[in-house]
Amino acid sequence: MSSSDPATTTPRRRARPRRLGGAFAFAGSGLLATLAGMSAGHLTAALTDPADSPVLAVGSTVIDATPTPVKEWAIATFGSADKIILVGSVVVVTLLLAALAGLLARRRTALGLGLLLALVAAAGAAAVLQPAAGVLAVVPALVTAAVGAAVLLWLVRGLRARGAATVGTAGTAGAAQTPSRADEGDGPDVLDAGEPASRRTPVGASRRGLLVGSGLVALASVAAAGAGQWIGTVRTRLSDIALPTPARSPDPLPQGLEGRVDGLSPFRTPEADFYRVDINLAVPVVDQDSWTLTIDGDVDTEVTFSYADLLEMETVEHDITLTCVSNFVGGPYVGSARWQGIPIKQLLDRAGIDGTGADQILSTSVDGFTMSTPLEVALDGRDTMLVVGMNGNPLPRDRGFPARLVTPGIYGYVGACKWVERLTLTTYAEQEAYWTERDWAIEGPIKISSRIDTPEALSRSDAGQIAVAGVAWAQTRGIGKVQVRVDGGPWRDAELGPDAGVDYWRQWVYRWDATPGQHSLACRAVGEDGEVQTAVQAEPFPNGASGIQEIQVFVD
Ligand SMILES: Nc1nc2c(c(=O)[nH]1)N[C@H]1C(S)=C(S)[C@@H](COP(=O)(O)O)O[C@H]1N2
Ligand SMILES: [Mo]
Repeated sequence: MSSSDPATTTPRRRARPRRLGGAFAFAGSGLLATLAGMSAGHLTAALTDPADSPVLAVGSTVIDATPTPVKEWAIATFGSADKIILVGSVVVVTLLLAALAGLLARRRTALGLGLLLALVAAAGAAAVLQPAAGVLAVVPALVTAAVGAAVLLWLVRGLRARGAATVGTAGTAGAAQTPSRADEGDGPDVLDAGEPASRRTPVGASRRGLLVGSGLVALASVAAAGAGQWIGTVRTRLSDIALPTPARSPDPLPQGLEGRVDGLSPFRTPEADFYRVDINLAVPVVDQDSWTLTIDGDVDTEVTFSYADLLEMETVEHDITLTCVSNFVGGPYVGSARWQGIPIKQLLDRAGIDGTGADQILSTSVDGFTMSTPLEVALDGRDTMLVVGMNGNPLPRDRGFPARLVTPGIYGYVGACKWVERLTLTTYAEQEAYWTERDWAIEGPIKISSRIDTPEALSRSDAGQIAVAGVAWAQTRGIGKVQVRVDGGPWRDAELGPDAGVDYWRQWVYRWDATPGQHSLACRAVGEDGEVQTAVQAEPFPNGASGIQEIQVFVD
């Protein structure tokens, strides 16, 4: 460490405990101060807006700034854990810088304090610059700064005093140090050797006082962070909302094949297993009483609906399978649910679009995220809806409460804007949306695809009959058949599960007489329209993955 480390330069050292003034202690003080600040900020954000929590604000900014290929790589490498990995990385980098701030504070308090405040300022700027930032966005950062600075100053003063006390008892140790500027505790960490330490030791700076105090600060930080999480959960619980009875609903879903085949995706995706993809680290918390949806742009009259207005309108239900453009072949970003909403045509007609020159609906969500849905696609007769309910319940917060779009047949990034508050009729020439600005395709029809759910890749099974099973989808067209190929042999038809409409996936199962050895299993879908799932491989970027999933399995 630095040449002024008392532990290395003190000529006559005593065996007395004196490590408190060491580099580790100062690095630790930076860490503790930062943790305390971040926790206090997190707790404050839980009371204002969870998205303003310093760590989450920085994380969101990193997401926005990350180039598309890196995002792709992160999704491909970490899958659904990408958010946790991102927040984790932000925390790790922050803590490294925090330790550095502590070390700097050892040389000069102002240096360490400066770095700490610069970190908080960056987080504060990230929070304030969020498109949906409220007036209170800066408050968590201010609290973080105040708590972090207070803890750092307290610890640094204490450590200095301890260093001084030690130096005092160790005799002339300090003489070996860099020249001192001990004024106002702002100088290097070791005081002039000649100065009686006791005179400069602040109250509470005893070794025990420091350790106990640090422990208390650490405990308080954990408690504050935990309380922040808890308050966030409680505050965001949806209060009782009574959805209207839909004017039209499909028949209840028939029993799927999952009852007969272990490991097969259920016909309706349980909400906990439904993939979630969005750019938000903190789920937007929207107050249904003040939220409104506005339809504007190239319309006859701009109209605005409250949540209560929407619940008074006629709603319908449809079974629709959502798919993410980032899903790789055989991947998990596909889910099926029963959605309740207002047909988009009905809403747009309230604003009047007969004479519109628009070619896209630009959705804007409460956080400023935008999405372009081709107007022609939305209105071509498919069941495009402004959705308020999912599987018979109000739309959950992470699914876009109070309302989201669902457009069958196109990927989520072009048809399923969550937390939507504005639908603007405009043109692609005039306005771009979040993902298209990042070079994803303008139109995103879902590519026909299929997935093997069981057996798992590289699994071992006993010889005999094995159920090879999975799901397949070709929204707006429907699945005609699913075929399975064993060891590169001929394609053979699988048995299909129940049919819940062209926009919903089909389960399938193929009974395979497995012989001992290593085998490859592949599946492909054939649309009702005759389109065969292509073997030509494509990456998700820029308009969705293609290819055929092939897995290896072992049979004993
Ligand atoms: N406001 C908002 N809506 C959004 C997104 C987003 O990042 N922000 N992501 C879209 C993408 S890429 C997909 S695939 C779907 C996923 O919907 P889900 O999370 O309900 O599965 O939401 C879409 N709607
Ligand atoms: Mo997506």
